[in-house]
Amino acid sequence: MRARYTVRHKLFLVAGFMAGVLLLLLIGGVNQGRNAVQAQPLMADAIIYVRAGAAGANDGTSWEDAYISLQSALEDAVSGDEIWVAAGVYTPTVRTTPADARTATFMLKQGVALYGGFAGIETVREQRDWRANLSILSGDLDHNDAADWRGIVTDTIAIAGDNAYHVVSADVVTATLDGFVITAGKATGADPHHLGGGLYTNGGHTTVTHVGFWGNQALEAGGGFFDRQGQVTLAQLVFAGNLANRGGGMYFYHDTGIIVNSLFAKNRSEISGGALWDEAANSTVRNCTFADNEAGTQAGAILSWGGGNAVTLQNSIVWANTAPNEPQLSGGFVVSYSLVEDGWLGTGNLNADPLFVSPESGDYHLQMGSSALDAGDNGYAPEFDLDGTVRPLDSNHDGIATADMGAYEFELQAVFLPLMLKQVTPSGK
Ligand SMILES: [Ca+2]
Ligand SMILES: [Ca+2]
Ligand SMILES: [Ca+2]
Repeated sequence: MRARYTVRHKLFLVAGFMAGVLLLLLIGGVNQGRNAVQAQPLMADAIIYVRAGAAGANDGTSWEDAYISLQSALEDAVSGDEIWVAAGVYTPTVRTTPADARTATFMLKQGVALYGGFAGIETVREQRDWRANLSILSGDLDHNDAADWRGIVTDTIAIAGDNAYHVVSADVVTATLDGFVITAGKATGADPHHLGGGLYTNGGHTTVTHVGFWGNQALEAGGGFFDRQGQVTLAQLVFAGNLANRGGGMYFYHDTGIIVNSLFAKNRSEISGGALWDEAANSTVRNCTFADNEAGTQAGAILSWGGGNAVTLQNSIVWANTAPNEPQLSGGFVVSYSLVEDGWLGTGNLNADPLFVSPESGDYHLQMGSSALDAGDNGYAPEFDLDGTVRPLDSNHDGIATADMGAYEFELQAVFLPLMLKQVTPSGK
């Protein structure tokens, strides 16, 4: 009886939810229509389309007539435009120093937003699935890296020859990058081409969301991403298999940064800060997972550097990182509601195995029974997790929905739903 009631109740909720969604879509449609009418007399902001292999006129005006080069779209774009990029592998061709091929980079433009993750048929941005459709920005200019079947370098040892110093760059602009994989950057040149192999930003305000930094390298700092004195708003990022002397995954340098819902795994620094180096940036790190990162001397996960510097770490997991000294965190931190291996002083902190599903295969979701379930603080929790799952959920099934620690929220329903469906089968409902 109880199970049947629950299922019926659920169906009722689902029906209500669908009706709500429909209503929102209708309202959205009305609003869009009104905006379109209002926008008509003005110069409307354009969507510029990019699709590898597109036939058609290749002028960027539709998916059919899409540019095949992201570089062409960037040349066209003006402030307010959006560039939509379909699945495929794209390499930069425009050099900042004409005589040096390796300075080829996708240079972000003021007020222009780049969105990836499209199949190449969508009419509204919300239809894209950035997990299924990989829009890959690769630094492999000479096409000789040992990339995987998708075109991603998952480990820097697979990089060969003369790759781009920075796959993507930004120089004092406000720009958005959303829905890409950035891979195979190799910043092994002279300053600043020894920083930020995947993404190098200088000043400005960069918003980076739904981006995977895989297998990027920097001789000096920030293998995946280096930000110099800018403002960065970062969410739903994955840093994996990146390498640098300092800050294998990411380096915050005298900037203002917040990063949420992100995973740092299997990054390496030859010196310190296997995953992340924070230099006089006092960054906020919220609902992030740091695991299996490695440093040559200290701070396998995060180094907080500079007199009085303090990284604010909330609702996060720091586990199984390695270094000869201070294998997890080193320097100044304010830590709360976080699971830190070997422990850290602060409200709500834990020191216990978070029970990742399968670190060997890169799956850092939590399992049932993990101490990190419902152990975060809802006040700090973002609305969604790295998968886009709504937070907070009642992951430990005690009737109270509390945010989990780490990048992923655990969904108990997914485990119990088949069981509940089985229970109602005998009565035929
Ligand atoms: Ca190469
Ligand atoms: Ca939860
Ligand atoms: Ca709960």
